[in-house]
Amino acid sequence: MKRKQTLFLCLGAALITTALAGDFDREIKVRQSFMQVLAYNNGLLANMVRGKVPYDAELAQTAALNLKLAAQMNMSSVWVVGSDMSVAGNDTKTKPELWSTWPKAGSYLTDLGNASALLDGVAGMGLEQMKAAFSDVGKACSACHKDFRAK
Ligand code: ASC
Repeated sequence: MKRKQTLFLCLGAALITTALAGDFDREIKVRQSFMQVLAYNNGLLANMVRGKVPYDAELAQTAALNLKLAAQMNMSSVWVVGSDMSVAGNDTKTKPELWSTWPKAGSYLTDLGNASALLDGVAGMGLEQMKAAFSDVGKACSACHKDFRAK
């Protein structure tokens, strides 16, 4: 009897979990992780630009290369139609406008690719040399977030 109750409890919990999980949980998690990779590397550079840590040519070069390579990845499969914040069950801040105004978001990604490629070319040369390129990377990030990420 005890065993059966436990089995039904487990089944019930599994069903509830399935019902609460959105269809695009995996895609949403992956794109948030991708954003974290960008933010982490951007943060290493931001700390140097803002004087929070001393400039480190090797680390700056590495972070800039990581940004450039990440921006080259084709992660379009995680930006699925229906995975925006307007659909119940989607734990995301992505606005539906990302899809309705496409390819605007794609052009921001191109901007990020171009800016991070330029940054990769100068990040190891010195703090002053990398400042303008770093700022352009930040502009690409924030332009896209302003349009397509809810507060
Ligand atoms: C980041 C991050 C952003 C951008 C933006 C750039 O690291 O998470 O949203 O940089 O702050 O201006």
